[in-house]
Amino acid sequence: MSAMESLILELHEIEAVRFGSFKLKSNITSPVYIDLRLMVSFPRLLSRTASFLWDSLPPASSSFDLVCGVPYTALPIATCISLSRSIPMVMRRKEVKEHGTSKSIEGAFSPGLSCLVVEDLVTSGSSVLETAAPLRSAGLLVSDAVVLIDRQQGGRENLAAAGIRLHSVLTLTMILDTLLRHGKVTNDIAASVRAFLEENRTVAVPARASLPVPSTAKARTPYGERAALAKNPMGKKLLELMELKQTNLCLAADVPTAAGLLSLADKIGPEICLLKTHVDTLSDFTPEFGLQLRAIAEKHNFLVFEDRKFADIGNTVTMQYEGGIYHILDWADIVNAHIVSGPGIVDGLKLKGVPRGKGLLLLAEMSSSGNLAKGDYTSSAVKISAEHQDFVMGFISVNPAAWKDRPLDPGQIYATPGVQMVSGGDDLGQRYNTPYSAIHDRGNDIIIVGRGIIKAEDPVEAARKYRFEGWEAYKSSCR
Ligand code: S5P
Repeated sequence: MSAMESLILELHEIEAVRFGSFKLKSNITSPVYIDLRLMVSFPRLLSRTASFLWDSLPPASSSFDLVCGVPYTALPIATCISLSRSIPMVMRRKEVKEHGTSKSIEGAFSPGLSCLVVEDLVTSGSSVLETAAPLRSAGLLVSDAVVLIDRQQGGRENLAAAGIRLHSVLTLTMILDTLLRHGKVTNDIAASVRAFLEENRTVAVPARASLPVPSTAKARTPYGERAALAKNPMGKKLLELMELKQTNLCLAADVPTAAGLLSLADKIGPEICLLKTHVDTLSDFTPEFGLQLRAIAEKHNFLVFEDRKFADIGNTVTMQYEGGIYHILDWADIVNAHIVSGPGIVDGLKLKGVPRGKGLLLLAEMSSSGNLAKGDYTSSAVKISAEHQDFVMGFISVNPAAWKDRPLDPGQIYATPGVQMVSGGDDLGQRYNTPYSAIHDRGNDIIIVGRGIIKAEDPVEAARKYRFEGWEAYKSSCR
């Protein structure tokens, strides 16, 4: 029997791999459950597992300065690797302390060192990404992760989209085949696990695999240099503040009340270059809202973008921009518009916006599935923008790297919605790409993140992670 087979049988023996009906964290019901926390009770198995993990790395990449286990299950595995290979370890705190040093990475290290991430089980890859983000933000280089079991549900592709290679010792298929061969599972169970795997393989869409790789991609001009080339003053201001504050994160502050929005803006303000509102969703809107938001924007140095998506004829949007109960023109630095009604919409908005130094983003693409903003529609947005460079500061885009007539104007800004740490979508047609894919592969400048931050357990911590991921992706595309 091979060493790998005996490892699988032993994992089954200690009931680290069980079959039945189990509700996973992701709310999916799975016919297989893997609980590797049990391994701490079996020290020989634990240390053997750690050796397997190490041996699964390609020889050329096995020179890491540090190892870091994803808390908590992989901490003892990482400790075994650290001890047996004499590689120092660092630890990521799951909760960053409010008092003391408030560090998120513990241990002695200096920026620029390489760090291998160690994990027990990968499904979508999100827990590896949650550990990689603060490591990267502390200046460490994270290019590889090693895992005992790959559940084959999109994790490998999601990690690749964030620039991380995944090395695994076992896959669920290997475990199943071995247990079947040794009579430990019935054919029926094996078939139900296989069907489950097949169905859930698409839980997370492999972002990079579906992308045309831009073979002629040139290094990106830094935001600061592009500021000087922006023809719209708000575009210039935004590029300057992105460079100064080192963030390309826009918060989509989609909360139901003005009070909630203002409180969120104050907490997350330090992390963002832009805050996006949907003012018509705020149940407690008062005329003071604009001034209150502006004060917070000044305090934390971000710009305000009202995602009004104007779509009417020029004359009507002029009134919608300036009047009504919201008086958007008074407090929003930036608004956006569809071009479905033709170039007159830009003329209309411009009448009000240009004298006040405001900026406009044109919706050239959309993130939702089945949308019609593509091909000629996108090209028309590009053409209209070229005729209004004093006002149009850029686009709402998804994959501008693939536009056949992308303007060569480096003063234009590309802001992309539909961003989360793992690719996939929601139940209503929204589609997500990772920050790395959105910025590095698809050529966007700004990531617009809503629920990835707002619905997180700790929105401030989540915003920090998106900020670091977005900035890392930007820096890697400048080289
Ligand atoms: O095509 C688009 C354009 C926009 S502006 N798709 C979008 O999702 N948006 C907006 O971005 C949307 O209105 C929402 O405010 C945000 C995405 O939110 P999330 O929660 O899905 O990140």
